[in-house]
Amino acid sequence: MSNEERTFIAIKPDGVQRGLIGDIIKRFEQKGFKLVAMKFTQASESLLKEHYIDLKDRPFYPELVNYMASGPVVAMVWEGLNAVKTGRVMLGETNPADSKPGTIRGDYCIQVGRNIIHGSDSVKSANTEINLWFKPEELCSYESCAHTWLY
Ligand code: IDP
Ligand code: MG
Repeated sequence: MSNEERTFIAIKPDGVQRGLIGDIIKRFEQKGFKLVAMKFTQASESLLKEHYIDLKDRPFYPELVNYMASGPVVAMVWEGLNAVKTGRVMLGETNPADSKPGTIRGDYCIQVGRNIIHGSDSVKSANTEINLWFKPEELCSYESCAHTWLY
């Protein structure tokens, strides 16, 4: 286990449009995770198809790509001990209806097709997604002054 584990988190177009960027970023900051990269971007269809390639045979795949392309997203890399697993816990379940209050999806959304946030589901997919969304030079290397107070 590493304090430098990284996860890819993206605020989806509905999260952006509904004014939830600040609240979502705040949760990751307050948890103690370290922001390594962030961009506000309109993702291309080809990037989104690749991002969700594992779901290409699911009936909702075309609609999912359209939804993700419907507006800008906030793409981020957060770092810390168990960042992938803890990130998923912070998101809640895929279906907001199954997500507990206190989780991001449990607190801010209703339907599975409008679930406002993406988070990597394994360290392997996190690395794939980080490489897909960011160039190596876009990942910032710096020391957080909070580090010794967190670990
Ligand atoms: P995850 O985002 O929690 O990892 P996945 O199963 O990887 O969930 O699905 C990716 C995204 O596809 C979900 O976040 C959601 O936006 C969408 N999605 C998943 N299942 C459905 C569905 O049954 N109908 C519509 N959209 C879905
Ligand atoms: Mg997933």
